Amino acid sequence: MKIHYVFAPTLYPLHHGDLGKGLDPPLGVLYLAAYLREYGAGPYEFKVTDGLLTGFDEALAEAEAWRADVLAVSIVTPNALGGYKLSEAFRKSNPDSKIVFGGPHATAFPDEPVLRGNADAVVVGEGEQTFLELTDLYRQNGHDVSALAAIDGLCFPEGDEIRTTSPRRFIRNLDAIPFPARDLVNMEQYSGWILSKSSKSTAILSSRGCPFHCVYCSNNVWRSSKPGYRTRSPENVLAEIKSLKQEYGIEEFFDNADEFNTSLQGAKALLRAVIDSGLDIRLQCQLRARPMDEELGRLLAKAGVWYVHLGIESGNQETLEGIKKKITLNEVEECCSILKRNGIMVWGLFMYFNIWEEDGRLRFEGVEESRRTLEFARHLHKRKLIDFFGGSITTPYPGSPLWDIARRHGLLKDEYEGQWDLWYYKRDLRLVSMLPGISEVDIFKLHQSTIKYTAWQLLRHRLIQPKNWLINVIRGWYALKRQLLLTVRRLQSASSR
Ligand code: B12
Repeated sequence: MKIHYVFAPTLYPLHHGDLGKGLDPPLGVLYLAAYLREYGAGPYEFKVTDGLLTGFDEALAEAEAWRADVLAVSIVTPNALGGYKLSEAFRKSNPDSKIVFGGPHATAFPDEPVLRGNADAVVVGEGEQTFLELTDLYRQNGHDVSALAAIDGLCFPEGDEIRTTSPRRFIRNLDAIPFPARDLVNMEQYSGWILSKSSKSTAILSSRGCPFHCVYCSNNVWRSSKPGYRTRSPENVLAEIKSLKQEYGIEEFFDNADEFNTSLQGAKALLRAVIDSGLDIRLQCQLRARPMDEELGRLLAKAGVWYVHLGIESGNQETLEGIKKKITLNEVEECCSILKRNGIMVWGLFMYFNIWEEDGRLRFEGVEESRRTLEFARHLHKRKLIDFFGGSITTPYPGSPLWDIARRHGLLKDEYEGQWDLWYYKRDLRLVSMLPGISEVDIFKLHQSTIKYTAWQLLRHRLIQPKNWLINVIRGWYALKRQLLLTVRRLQSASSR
């Protein structure tokens, strides 16, 4: 059976790093392939296309040339339309092949790939076991649509209707899932995270899900069942690290787990295992400000963690409560002090113009509150509690509580309905939602000033790998173009007042 996994291309051009292009391989589909290889009936032939790297035309050409029995398309919101266009075109030339969709966007809107992408089935939530059962069924009885009803975690068309089966239960033991099938991609095409100390770095995932309920988070795949948070054993994570070191010579690993320190105990156990292994590696991860203690700080540093992302989101305590972040500004400062005492570099992540609801009433940060966030970031930076910071503009993504809030309060622009390409606002500086009384120009002004600040810090610290210099010069050029576009917009809006 020939299975072609495609991480959907976008319908607009991307530069290195945009939407993660060229940083890390699409781990979701590599996990699916590894699982099938281990537990499926086979024999299989696999192909993986990373549409972010190839672009639309080449991804389609590869699909049409390879003529898979099952085209498996993975989508997040900004590449959903690319996925639908690809599958429509593939369907025309391969009417007998099956087309299956999955991923965060497909989980948020399971009927959309059927209606807009001509899909035969959509996998909702965690994909490994559902996709295995589905492909087995296709092999045995490809045309009996009613048999699909027996598979949990599916959405599929039956006659004029779209049916959804019971939710798929999560795989309890994450160690039972084999390591991502990285042999199916050319690892040389991926640079790893933009900041690294080693010439080769890549992403791993030590856990799935997160027990918190932040308003803006669209992590619906990992909320589609329970428990909402599962970890791999330290031994299992270490075994993957060792195999990556051995097979690819990789010495630096970015743990993309939503939050490395969801459980203090779990985080410490993993770090101790890394220390005891004596492996000479460097690590990076994403943290939250709580839970944190001195011991975790020491262990992080000792295990080789030299750089972390810290989700801070806002410089306003009221906002942190509104968006259900469950941290305080004091805890942020305390966490940063611990990290800095242990010599760890910190990239603080912020969001401007946060939105939430209080007793059904719409609440949001205006220009003043968002400026306060920028001030808080600068204050942390001046006190050397963080080394860099980034600020994104709050965007309602399908699958998040924020999406429902935005809909309830009419914040989404009607003309953008279903135009998922526009969810990548850096593209042409347009926002899909609006906030009463706030102009887009003001929003982007704040955003751009953060970008300039970040660019300067990155240059100052000279952490960008030499191999990425050209790429960053190109990115700098596009940032400049965006600045020009913004200036033109400002002049336009001033003259129309
Ligand atoms: C690491 C990460 C990044 C990294 C790297 C991305 C990459 N190339 O790997 C960076 C920082 C670059 C990034 C960028 C973005 N990210 Co991001 N990212 C993540 C994160 C933390 C992990 C991704 C991952 O590896 N997941 C692990 C795998 C195993 O999960 P998975 O991909 O969902 O796949 C499983 C199922 O979905 C399903 N499945 C997936 N595809 C398919 C296909 C088929 C056919 C089938 C059957 C099943 C199936 O089976 C898989 C195995 O169970 C997730 C949150 C999370 N924990 O998942 C957010 C997340 C995917 N990102 C998100 C967003 C919004 C973005 C950006 C759009 C942000 C932006 N504006 O630029 C971009 C889009 C980039 C992209 N290429 O996906 C959202 C997506 C929401 C949505 N509605 O689409 C998430 C869920 C974060 C969140 N909590 O809100 N991201």
